[in-house]
Amino acid sequence: MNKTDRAARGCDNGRRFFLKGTAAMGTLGALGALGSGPCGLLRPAQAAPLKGGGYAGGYAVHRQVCPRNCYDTCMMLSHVKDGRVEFVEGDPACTFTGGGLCVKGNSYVGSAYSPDRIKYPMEQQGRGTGKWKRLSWDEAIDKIARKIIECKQKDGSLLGVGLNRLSGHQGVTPNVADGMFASMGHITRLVGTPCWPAGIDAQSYDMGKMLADDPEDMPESRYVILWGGNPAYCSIHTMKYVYAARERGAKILCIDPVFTQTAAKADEYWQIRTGTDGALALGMCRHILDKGLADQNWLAANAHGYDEFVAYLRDNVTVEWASQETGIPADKIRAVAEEFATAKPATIWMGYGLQRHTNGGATIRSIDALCAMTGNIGVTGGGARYGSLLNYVFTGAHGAFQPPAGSVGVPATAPDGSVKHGRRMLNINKMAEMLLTADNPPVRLLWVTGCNPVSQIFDHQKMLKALARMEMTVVVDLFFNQTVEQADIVLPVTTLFEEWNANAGYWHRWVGINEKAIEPLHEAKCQVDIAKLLTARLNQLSPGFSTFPTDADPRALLMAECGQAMKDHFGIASMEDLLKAPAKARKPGPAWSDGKYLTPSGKYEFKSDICARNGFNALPVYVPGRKPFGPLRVLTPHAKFGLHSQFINLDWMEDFNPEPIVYIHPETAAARSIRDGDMVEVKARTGATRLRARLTGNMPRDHILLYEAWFRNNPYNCQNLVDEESADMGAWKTGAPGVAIHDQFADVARV
Ligand SMILES: Nc1nc2c(c(=O)[nH]1)N[C@H]1C(S)=C(S)[C@@H](COP(=O)(O)OP(=O)(O)OC[C@H]3O[C@@H](n4cnc5c(=O)[nH]c(N)nc54)[C@H](O)[C@@H]3O)O[C@H]1N2
Ligand SMILES: Nc1nc2c(c(=O)[nH]1)N[C@H]1C(S)=C(S)[C@@H](COP(=O)(O)OP(=O)(O)OC[C@H]3O[C@@H](n4cnc5c(=O)[nH]c(N)nc54)[C@H](O)[C@@H]3O)O[C@H]1N2
Ligand SMILES: [Mo]
Repeated sequence: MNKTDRAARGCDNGRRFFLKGTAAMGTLGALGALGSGPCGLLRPAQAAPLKGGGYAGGYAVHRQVCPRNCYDTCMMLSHVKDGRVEFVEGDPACTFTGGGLCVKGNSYVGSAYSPDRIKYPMEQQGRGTGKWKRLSWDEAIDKIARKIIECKQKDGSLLGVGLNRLSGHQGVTPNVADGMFASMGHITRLVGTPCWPAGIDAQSYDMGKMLADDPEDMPESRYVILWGGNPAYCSIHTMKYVYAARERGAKILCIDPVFTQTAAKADEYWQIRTGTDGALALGMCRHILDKGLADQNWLAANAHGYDEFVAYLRDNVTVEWASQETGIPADKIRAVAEEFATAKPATIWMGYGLQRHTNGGATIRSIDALCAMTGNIGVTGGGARYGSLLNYVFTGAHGAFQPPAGSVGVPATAPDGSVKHGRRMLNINKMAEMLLTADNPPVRLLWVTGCNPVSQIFDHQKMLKALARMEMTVVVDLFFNQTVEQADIVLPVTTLFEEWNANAGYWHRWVGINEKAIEPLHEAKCQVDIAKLLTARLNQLSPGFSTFPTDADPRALLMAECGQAMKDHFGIASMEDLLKAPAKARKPGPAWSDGKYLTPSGKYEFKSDICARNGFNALPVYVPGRKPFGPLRVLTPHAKFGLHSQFINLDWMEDFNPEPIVYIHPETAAARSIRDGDMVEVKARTGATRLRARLTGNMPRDHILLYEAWFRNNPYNCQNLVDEESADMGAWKTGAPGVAIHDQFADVARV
């Protein structure tokens, strides 16, 4: 954003804020590149730690928990002086976070005080014009309330009101958006998630639920396969457990089409042909079967349908076939299958990138089967690790956003006794198509909160058309992102320092509270206060319109979220206990160690009738991937210095990551006369995007890679290259199938 833009958006005269002790900035790049903790703390020199906790120099210390969608869900401490957050650090009371934060976490102070924040409610004079007019809160809320009432009058229902939420703001408090609308009646909700749904369904078919072993147990593993994930970027705190396993003798194998930073840390790397991982897992299973290395004791106690799986392997799978499909030499497949089966315990960590394919769910089931037949489920140091819903004892799992009864501000029933949670559900992963075609009534008013669909959801050109169809779009956010550009009204929301929240890991087993450490900056409001304002105005204009409690206190609402299940799970007496320290789930040992699976048979289901009933094969069979429709496969995975569309927009994060880059293999580039540093255009069926080329042998010849991101000074949007094709699984548990993000094809040319 240049200076003039900033003025138009009310962002002028902002104070640029640097972390104190910025000498550390120089080393941050290197720390990030190491991709592992300990990350080093950014402590101002004058803030010497005191023995009893806290720092000299009059800092008030508050507990925070990172609300971003990330494996690591870091527990943090903020240090406040004179009403201003001066610095943050990892909370040493959480063994997982271990006192260290990533570069993004350390940038939170700069983010909260960024001059680019949305400071007050504003209205755009024509979508996409960037001409913003300041409104008072009362004016903005009045316009929105009148539109909601108009929808109800026109349609006789609230289905013309659409709620779009995803994962930009995680934890308990963000559920208030659902509560606010559920208190009015039945609206339209975009449901599902682009993140991990195919794998959730796959693990639910196999074991009844998605539960992962404690990552802090990983040092017990004798063999670790990092499969289709990039934790050196995406879960830096887990990397220390991977390294600990290696120090104790474990071998680390990384399987990814791209030679990532994670691959660079492994003992062995396999550059697999993208989307063929199911064949590799099944080939390994076949070899283990032939060698008599399957764990018969484990199978006798835990397996359902194993004989049918064996018959499938014998009839359909050979190591040579797996080698041909995947590009991995047969002798390597044999060697690693034997090492893995005999290492005991051995574990596989399946990344989310792995299942963003038309056959993604089938792939996860095949890899689960490899873990199961080698007896590596339910044992410490083993585990088919993917993600965990274990900690979702107080929030709706992200992606399964039915507001749980009693969720913040959601009355379980309306005063007349009717349950108000019913609604029209639209697939979030086809949001553009859904908004274009929804009828009777169309979505007239779209409320966007905690997500940036124009950057993060698919088929960019179609998305722009769909949003043009809205009669009013309201975005609740921190920054003027690409979705805000298409909005009519923006409402400024608080950062983590300015609000109450609690959040638990979907990977590790910790929960933490997020204290309000400072008063809201500018005219920002927390989501509870926004809900109260809107409710009050609706009820003034139309008495009894909403049952949301207009006297709700954000802190009290949060504290009330700690029910018996949460108390038992975390071993706490109340939410207030978390003010003393974050808590770790009490559940001992690895997932499924009790041998009681939540499947119909109560066993690990190699053969799942539910899976068959839902339209797939009952067995974990190989399903070939999507057919290529262009010369180069496009990967758009997750960036090191950004989290989706967040952080990269911060002016001083631009030092690390100044502009979008497309990574190309040198031979592929040479064939197109592209040199390192050239500007190029990547063109797909759905659209095109321009950016700078970087040549690297880390890429397969027939792939290009561009990180998903939002740059504030650049129109770059990778969703021009990603269509809305679904992944196979996901609809069962999350309401919509996943997306084939990595089954995309395009070509690239110099411009
Ligand atoms: N091409 C491609 N697309 C992808 C992916 C990919 O790999 N490739 N990954 C997918 C995945 S895994 C995911 S999870 C999604 C993520 O998609 P989103 O959840 O949309 O992503 P974010 O950019 O994290 O968050 C969106 C917005 O939340 C805002 N926000 C932050 N804090 C708050 C708050 O306190 N209140 C409110 N109201 N807003 C806040 C941020 O400013 C940001 O604009 O993207 C998906 N899209
Ligand atoms: N720094 C950072 N951390 C993050 C995030 C972020 O945006 N930035 N996002 C968070 C979120 S919401 C998520 S979902 C996770 C994502 O965490 P990950 O799953 O680790 O990350 P991705 O970048 O989505 O994909 C990881 C890898 O999958 C590979 N891949 C793609 N297709 C295939 C395939 O067919 N086979 C194999 N073997 N590999 C394949 C890609 O090459 C990529 O290296 O990270 C979380 N943490
Ligand atoms: Mo995600």
